Amino acid sequence: MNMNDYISIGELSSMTGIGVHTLRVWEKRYGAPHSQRLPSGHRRYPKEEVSRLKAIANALESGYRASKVVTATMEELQSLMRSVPLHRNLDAKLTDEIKQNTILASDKTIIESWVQLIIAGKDDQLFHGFHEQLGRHGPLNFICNFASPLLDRIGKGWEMGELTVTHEHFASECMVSFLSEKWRQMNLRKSGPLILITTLPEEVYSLGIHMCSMVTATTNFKIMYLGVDTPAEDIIEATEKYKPKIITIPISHKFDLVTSGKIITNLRNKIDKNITIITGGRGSPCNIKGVSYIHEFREYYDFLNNAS
Ligand code: B12
Repeated sequence: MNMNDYISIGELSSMTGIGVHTLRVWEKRYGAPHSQRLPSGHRRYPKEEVSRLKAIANALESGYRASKVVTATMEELQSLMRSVPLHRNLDAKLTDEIKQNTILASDKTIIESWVQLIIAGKDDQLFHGFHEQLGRHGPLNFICNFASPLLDRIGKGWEMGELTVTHEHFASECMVSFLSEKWRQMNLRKSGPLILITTLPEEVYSLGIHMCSMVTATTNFKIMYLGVDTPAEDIIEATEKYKPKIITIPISHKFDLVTSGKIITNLRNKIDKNITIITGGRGSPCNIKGVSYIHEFREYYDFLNNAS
């Protein structure tokens, strides 16, 4: 190995702006950037990695995920950055980015302080922070300007190696308990039309359904909640028995569009046509006949207010 062609992890980090810890986590998780080891165990990287890692940093800035770009070649990165978003998920990513940019700097500071509480495992203070912002901004703004950006931030923190899966679990559990307690209180003694909220069979993510319930609880509708991973027959049976005006089904990215499309089509065929079915979320199909696909919670809120 000609040492002149290699640099240390510290040098690579300062030349690319990517932290030393992140570089180590990427190597462990994705096998890249690949290092040679000196007999002392210290890492050495070929100098060519500098330009590739700068391109990776650019791609991350534009919203691409580390899992997609860290192992990409320079050519792949260049073509990725030139490519125009062609499908819905990329469009959604851009919308998310615009949304992120419109979040106030002060709200971002609050979210960063919550991330520090998550790292420190301080659930009391985290709950207190959630309460404070919910009281100040109301449920819809809390979901759109605080809960969603916090979850996005946690996802990015995990990708960059700053947060672990334990942090992700801890934060999700705090958010789920907080939201469910709040929306259930708001749902008490309501007499508006019935809305059934459920997820598809084999759904594993539960935050979407609680976020949806929170937004729904701010409207006139009375929620009947079936929870996560509900068998299709049970959803159909519940609609026959309780005759809701609407069924809302958040579908996470866990589902590919073909699978979720088949399940939703089956539900649409078996459920009374007078009952509106709304789907949303990253795993939701957007072109099923007779089903209203809604991309965003504010739009969902307006839809329910018009429907009640
Ligand atoms: C919390 C979380 C978890 C928690 C989930 C806990 C729970 N109780 O649900 C735990 C720790 C279990 C977890 C596990 C994993 N996770 Co995870 N997780 C997340 C995180 C941080 C938030 C996900 C979430 O629920 N968001 C809330 C939902 C509602 O947001 P959303 O899906 O973006 O939906 C938006 C819109 O679509 C809309 N919407 C959603 N539903 C609906 C419905 C209606 C009607 C409407 C109108 C709108 C709407 O609202 C949201 C607006 O903000 C994301 C990061 C992120 N950026 O999403 C990673 C993320 C989803 N996880 C990821 C991964 C890789 C995993 C794991 C494989 C590895 C790991 N980290 O352990 C496992 C796999 C779990 C499994 N069995 O499949 C990746 C997925 C990458 C991919 N595309 O495949 C992400 C993106 C992190 C990342 N940056 O890489 N995870």
